[in-house]
Amino acid sequence: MSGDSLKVGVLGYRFMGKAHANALARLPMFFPDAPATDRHVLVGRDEAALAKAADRLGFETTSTDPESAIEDVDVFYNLGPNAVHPEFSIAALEAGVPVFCEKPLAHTLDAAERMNDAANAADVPAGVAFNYRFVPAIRYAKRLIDEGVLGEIRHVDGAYLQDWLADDDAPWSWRNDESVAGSGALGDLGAHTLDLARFLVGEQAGPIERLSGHLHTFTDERPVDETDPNGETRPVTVDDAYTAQASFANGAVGTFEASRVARGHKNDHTIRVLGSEGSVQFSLERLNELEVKERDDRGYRTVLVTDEDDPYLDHWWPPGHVIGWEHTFVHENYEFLTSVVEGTEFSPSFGDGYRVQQLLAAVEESDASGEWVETPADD
Ligand code: 4PW
Repeated sequence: MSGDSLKVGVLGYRFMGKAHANALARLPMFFPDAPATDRHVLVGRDEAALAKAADRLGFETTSTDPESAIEDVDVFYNLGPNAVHPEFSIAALEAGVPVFCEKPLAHTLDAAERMNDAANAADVPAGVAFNYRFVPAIRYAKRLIDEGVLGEIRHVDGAYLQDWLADDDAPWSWRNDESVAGSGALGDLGAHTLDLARFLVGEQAGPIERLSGHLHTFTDERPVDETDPNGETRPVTVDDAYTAQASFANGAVGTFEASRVARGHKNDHTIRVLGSEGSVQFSLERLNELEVKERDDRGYRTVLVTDEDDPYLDHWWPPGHVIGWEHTFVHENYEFLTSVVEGTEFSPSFGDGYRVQQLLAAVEESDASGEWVETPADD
């Protein structure tokens, strides 16, 4: 700690680096009770790009050596590509440094298991950045489910649709490479939906016990440089889309899908929970709203979740002054850093990330075998 501030080290400075750096910058302004932090060191490989990013994102220093950066911080954020998650997250946990890691937990089930083991052996929080748990409307939905407003849970359906790979000449990136990403739409997007399903109905419906899955790749190779579609191409070794059917312990049924080639859908993440007494449905593209149907309602009514007593909203603006995608990162950083300082458990933990990884692996196994797959017992 420098003074009373936690020294934060962040590996990764692109999309997620920007989202978390913005969250750290917003916290003292909007969440004055959040632990104070210094954006101490930004970690990456390219010194020039790092220096530029550190300047823009407000980091004091940069480092191309993750191991020594870990020694110099109080908290380590692992926001690199999936295959980079295991080595440095485990190194940090072994050094007693709390870790906040982007999703999915790892690129393989084996690596996720090793990360979960390291988290269990460490005495500090190890969190996975499933940020959609921190949308106020999702918390509101969970409260209704926990209060029994939906009754017995019968259906959970979720879809996460994007279209940035809809064109065959959209450029290749690490997200198309199985050895780095692990899987495609399944792990990148499906991990979020499966995590939300567990978060929302885990207590009422129990774990997903069986899964049947299907994966498909529509474009087998992509140009390295989008401005040169006739130049070098690289193979796509992950799925562009997946679908799955799920069976929960209480008998509830689920359907899940994700795609990165869903023309017209930019970041369309929806989830619907239907119970014996009522139902809720949520769409990320309308994240300030929840559709709710209670038993005596004739249809869904739209609840605007922006009141002061709605989760996290008292920190922002007066009712009706809507919030956005980036606020979910502020909320999860607030909770994670509070756990670090108070020494309390943080959810979603590496255990949650590992469970989701087991579900992803079951979808892939089912696709390969053509059979339903039993998932390991959830403990
Ligand atoms: O939450 C989403 C993802 O996990 C983001 O909107 C982008 O798509 C970045 O990775 C995935």
